[in-house]
Amino acid sequence: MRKIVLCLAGLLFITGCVTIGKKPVSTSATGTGTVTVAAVPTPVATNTPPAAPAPANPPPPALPAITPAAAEKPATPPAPQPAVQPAPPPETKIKHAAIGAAVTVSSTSKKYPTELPPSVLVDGDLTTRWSSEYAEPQTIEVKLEKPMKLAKIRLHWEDAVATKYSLSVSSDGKSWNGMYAFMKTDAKPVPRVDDIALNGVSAGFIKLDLTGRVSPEWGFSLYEIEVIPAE
Ligand SMILES: [Ca+2]
Repeated sequence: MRKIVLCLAGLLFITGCVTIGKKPVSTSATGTGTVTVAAVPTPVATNTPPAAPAPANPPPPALPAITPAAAEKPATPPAPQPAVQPAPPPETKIKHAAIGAAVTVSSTSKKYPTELPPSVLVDGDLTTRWSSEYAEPQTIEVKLEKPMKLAKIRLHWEDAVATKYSLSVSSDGKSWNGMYAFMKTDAKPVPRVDDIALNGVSAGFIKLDLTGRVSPEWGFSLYEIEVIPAE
């Protein structure tokens, strides 16, 4: 009899175990009471959609729009500018007592087109020049229109200045008073203007004896022999 009871109890235990995984149930055993077995939640299959794959390289964030900076306004408007005109050319035309006078020279260079006949020595134009041949000595004689008292002679040299020369005056062109001798061993400045004061001496002829050149590669060159009479 005792074995039969144990067998029934074992059978009831097995039956309870079989019901695991179902909702809690109450199992009644015949003749021995109630055995409650906690049910284990059954995994419920779900159909969750797969997560969307993340983009491999997300686009960079948009850059802010750049607006050109407004031009800086000057604090104060610019001052009005004066009207500018080109500087007037330097004076190139002069008047003196020997314009158009007869000029005799020992030689005239024709090496360059700017070396002109000796008449340009007394044409009143400070841009026209004469040059001797490239040797020394050289002479220049100017016959005035009439004898006159002279205040000064002004020599407008080109770069080919004389470093040694003398000036003589004559009333007849034959007898010369060579009392005005000059020596300028320094070449500067060039071009150069020499003023030779004559203090009212009377003359009908003027002569220059050119004996020293500033460069052996040049002759003697003058733009003008300006004759200024005494008042
Ligand atoms: Ca001239």
